[in-house]
Amino acid sequence: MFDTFPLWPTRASTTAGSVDALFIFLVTLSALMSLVIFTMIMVFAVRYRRRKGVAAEQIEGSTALEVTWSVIPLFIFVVIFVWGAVIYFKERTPPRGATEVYVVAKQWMWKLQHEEGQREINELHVPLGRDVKMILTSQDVIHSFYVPAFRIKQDVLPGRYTTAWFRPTKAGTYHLFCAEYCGSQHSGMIGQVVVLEPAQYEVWLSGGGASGTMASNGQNIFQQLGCSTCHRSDTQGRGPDLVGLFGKPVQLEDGRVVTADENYIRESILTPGAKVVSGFKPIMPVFQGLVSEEQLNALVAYVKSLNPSPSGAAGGPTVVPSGAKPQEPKVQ
Ligand code: HEC
Ligand SMILES: [Cu+2]
Repeated sequence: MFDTFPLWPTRASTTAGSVDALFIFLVTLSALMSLVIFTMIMVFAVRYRRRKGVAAEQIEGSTALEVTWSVIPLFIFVVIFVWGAVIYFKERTPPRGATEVYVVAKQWMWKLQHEEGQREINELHVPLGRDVKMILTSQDVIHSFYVPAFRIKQDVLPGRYTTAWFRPTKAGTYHLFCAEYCGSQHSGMIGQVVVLEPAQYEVWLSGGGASGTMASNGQNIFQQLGCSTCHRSDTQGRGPDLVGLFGKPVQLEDGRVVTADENYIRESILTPGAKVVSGFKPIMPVFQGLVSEEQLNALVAYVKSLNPSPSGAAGGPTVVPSGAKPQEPKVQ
């Protein structure tokens, strides 16, 4: 309908339509309210203008009137709230089985890596019609990942992961912006999201020159940093067995129970003392400052891949070809 008169950016994701519907509702409602108020001002100004022999009459309270102007707006606001919350929760909850992309923002570029291992800069290739979950972090200041055509905007914070997801519904190339002022070249921190037909995407993926999946790179790093000396799948290790950890509740030494999500694994590696697993001694060395964001992402992807459940594409322990070298991040 708006193809020749673009009031809105292209709608290219499953959530775009519902975001727009709410937005149009809010604009229409505000316009109607403004119209009502404006009309009343005019009508009252004329009707109660100063005239000889006519004095305005003061009304002292009216329960019916007060109930009306409280209940009607309340009802409208509850509708707005519930409608907004439904869309919010839908946008906040990545579907299971989504293909995963790790995003590292820095001044002033986007570094992306697919779980299959492909790396990209300022460009993201995704398959049409499939759910894509992004796991985002920043290696310096706060940025924000904004793709107008998908109606998603997610702050990207240093020191932790945030997530966002979308399912593209239309092949094409779409703008990617940084939507958080992040320094002198913030306006240049732009890129594009390329939505490809699934078959084309497979071709793109196989031609990307990745050396191993993120999980297998992570496994190499896991060996290299000596994690494997403490974390072993037999019961001999000094650290907990990480197989099946991801997504499960973890009983901590201080009595708390937390869920082993990406942020928990990240924190367990960088500052193990923050949350000590019940029944273990806080002997794990601190890796803060010793691993890059890319290495950390690979480690997280590896720990996630240790889950026997087929929740992700990389399900099951990954076999690394012997002699494979851990890949150094090309861009720092
Ligand atoms: C010196 C032995 C040791 C080394 C080396 C070590 N860890 Fe640990 N790790 C532990 C112990 C002990 C715990 C449990 C206590 C705690 O939570 O700090 C633990 C906890 C963890 C947890 C949380 C596990 C759970 O069940 O909740 C993760 C994830 C983890 N380590 C990953 C790693 C990674 C990745 C490396 C390598 C970069 C590594 N560890 C290196 C001993 C070690
Ligand atoms: Cu930025």
